[in-house]
Amino acid sequence: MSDCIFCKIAAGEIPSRKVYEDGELIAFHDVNPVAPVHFMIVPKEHIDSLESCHARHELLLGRILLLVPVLAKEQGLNDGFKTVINTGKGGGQVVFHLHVHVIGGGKLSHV
Ligand code: D5M
Repeated sequence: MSDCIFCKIAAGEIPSRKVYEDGELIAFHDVNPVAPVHFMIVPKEHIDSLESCHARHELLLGRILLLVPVLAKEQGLNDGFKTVINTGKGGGQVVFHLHVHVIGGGKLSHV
């Protein structure tokens, strides 16, 4: 999607503080962190939200979730972390390109 900020980050058209990249996924720090460590894992394919996922995304979603603890450890989160997927306006989603927040390193709210 040409007007999607995360598509532009995935394409390297706008800068990000990248923590990981492969052919399908990119991870970068959130510009508005809510904790000392706050990054997001994002599929390079434009998918609006979790609600827009289909069976063909099963492997991709699994890859994202399995990457979470790997990158969390790399970012120094050795005492646990929170994983959040905001979905839709009612779910607090602001950027409509699927992303998984990984948050930690400080006192976090429950759920
Ligand atoms: O969260 C979307 C998140 O995306 C929000 O925490 C800010 C972050 N954001 C927005 N633009 C950027 C750029 N350019 N770099 C890094 N992070 C960004 P949501 O789950 O949709 O509420």
